Amino acid sequence: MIQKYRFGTPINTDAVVQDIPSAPMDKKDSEENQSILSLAEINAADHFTLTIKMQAQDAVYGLGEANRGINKRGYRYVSHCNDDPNHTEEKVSLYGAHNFILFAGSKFFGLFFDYPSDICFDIGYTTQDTLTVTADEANLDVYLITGADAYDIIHQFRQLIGKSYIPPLWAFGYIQSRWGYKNEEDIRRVAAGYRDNGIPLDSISMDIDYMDHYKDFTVDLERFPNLSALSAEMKEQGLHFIPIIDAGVKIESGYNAYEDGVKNNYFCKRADGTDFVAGVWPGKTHFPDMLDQNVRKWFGLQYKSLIDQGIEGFWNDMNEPAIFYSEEGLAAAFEKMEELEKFKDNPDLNAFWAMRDAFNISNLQKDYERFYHNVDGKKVRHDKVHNLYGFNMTRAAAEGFDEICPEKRMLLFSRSSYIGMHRYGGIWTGDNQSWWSHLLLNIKMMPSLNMCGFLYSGADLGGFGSHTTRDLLLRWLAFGIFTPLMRNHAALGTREQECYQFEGLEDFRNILKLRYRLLPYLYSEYVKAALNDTLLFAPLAFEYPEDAVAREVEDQLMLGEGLMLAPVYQQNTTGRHVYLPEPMLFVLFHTSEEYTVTPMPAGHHYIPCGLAEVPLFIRCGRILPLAPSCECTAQLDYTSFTVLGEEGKGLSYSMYTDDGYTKHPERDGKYLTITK
Ligand code: MIG
Repeated sequence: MIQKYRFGTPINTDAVVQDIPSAPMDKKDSEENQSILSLAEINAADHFTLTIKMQAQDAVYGLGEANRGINKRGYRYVSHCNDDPNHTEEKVSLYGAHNFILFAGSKFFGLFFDYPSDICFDIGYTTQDTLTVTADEANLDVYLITGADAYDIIHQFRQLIGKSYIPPLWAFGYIQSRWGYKNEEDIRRVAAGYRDNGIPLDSISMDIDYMDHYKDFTVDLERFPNLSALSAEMKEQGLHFIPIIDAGVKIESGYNAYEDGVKNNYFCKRADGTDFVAGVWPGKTHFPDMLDQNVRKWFGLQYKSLIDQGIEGFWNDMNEPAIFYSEEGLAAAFEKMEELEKFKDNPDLNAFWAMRDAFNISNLQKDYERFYHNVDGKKVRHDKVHNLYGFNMTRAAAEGFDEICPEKRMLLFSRSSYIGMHRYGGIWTGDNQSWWSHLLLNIKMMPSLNMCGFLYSGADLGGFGSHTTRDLLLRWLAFGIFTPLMRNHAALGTREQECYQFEGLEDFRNILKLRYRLLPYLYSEYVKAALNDTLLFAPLAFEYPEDAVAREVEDQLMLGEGLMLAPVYQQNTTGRHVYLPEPMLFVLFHTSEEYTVTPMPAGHHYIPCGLAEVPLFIRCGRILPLAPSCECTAQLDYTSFTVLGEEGKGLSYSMYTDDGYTKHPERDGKYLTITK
């Protein structure tokens, strides 16, 4: 059951798709239904504060793209879409704002705070037994979801926010990316590096380097003289290009998107009505007002020029929106430096730190207060709706695709997001680092993302910042082969991390081939999760709520109907401890073709897992179909599966399939029955 409580006059965010009348706040504890006042103390007089006492056994899940564990208890998190490339443990805001929490333990319920500005979840940080949610303004909708168990609550919540995005089949193939592929030759070299070595690959994602001076929807013709020809050439090899699009539109006379935007008042304005200027990759830019539906319509149609050159997928970046500097901020920084100039010859430390800090002017709250949106005809200051910008950029693109190529699904993923965006595209989790701890963070984040509707998601495999190592990349790929978005991406200046750059290529080949062997099953589980509003990745706590050990396991995940994952995420190990809440089949892939299957009883185990191996567990009564290995989704063979699982039990699996493009999986999908 879902109850909605309206406080003040909220801005419509389009996060939810169900129109639920607001429940009265004055009635306490009506019949058997829990009302919000029976669970929480609320103060909505001026600011908004919701407080819940937690029992020792209570866990709090959710928050989607957030730092730390699956159980969020013991820290604080602030929903504020933030371009911060250094996800160390103390950080409270990443790129997404996913205000859903699930309370599990002495009571079970979900809470969704539909509020588009900063909102803080203090989950036993200030006081260990207290959950406090605070927002500056008491203008929001709070949804209370009660149900039988965690799955039931998630299911209802997902119905409330609408069906998750389903990308085309090829988007489940392996994607290679790097910031710094600077011309056609670089792209051909990457393609050849994979194809010549027999390592599977479906796509290459193109970073900002392909654009003419970082202008959206343009191509640098010196470096990419004929994108149509190149994309056709790649398509022949079963490869797709996925160009990046940034939020800011370069200020440059003669540039279409800029001229159009200025003429039609499509850009965010300052209080005085002038177009706000933000410094980003292209230099000075304007931000299209993505919250205005006319602007969205215009921006979405801009993707056509690239689609006309054979492009079928995009990633939207810098859409928090990230601001390196504003004109105002830059002027203030220079002023500060003038003031400090007198210390030039002999700065004391205070003066020196002040100089260093003077240009610390990126992504400032002050700048987010300098510009305005047009929301349903009303002028709204950006900081009040900050978390909706990336959502609406991606929505603009998706709605554009619906017009430009209504017949097929396109690939689309975004950096910034808010709940609601999951209907339009996926997300990648931004600028992680080549750290073992970030492999673990990737593992822990997947179920939380799923709870909030983001099924098509994944991290930069191998790590974005810092130099990766061969063993980290192998272990990360061995987990990444299970994530819907499987992309290896790295930052400019870091060690090259395409699989063929390392010794012992066969190890990479085997792991990626296994992805393709698993792919029909993973795709089927994905589409089922999307169509049925369920989780692809679930914490063990949801599946085994009565099992006190399982409830605390955060480095193993349930995957779909039949699998449990236990990835290796520590360096210099040849295996790991695993907890089995029930008997399962342990499958260890030595290569993509060779594996051993060992029945294991419930309990604690140490499993071996060499650097080039992939472990997984099949649950009792379930089977895992493996397709023949291949090098890209275009070669997938659905006619001869090798089926793993218990022998002689007459087990079967209903596998979803379609043509990989249809807009109507619920209508056009077919189900193959696979038996063992
Ligand atoms: O300021 O386009 O998260 O994936 O490679 C950095 C360059 C801008 C941030 C993205 C990252 C991308 C990078 N971008």
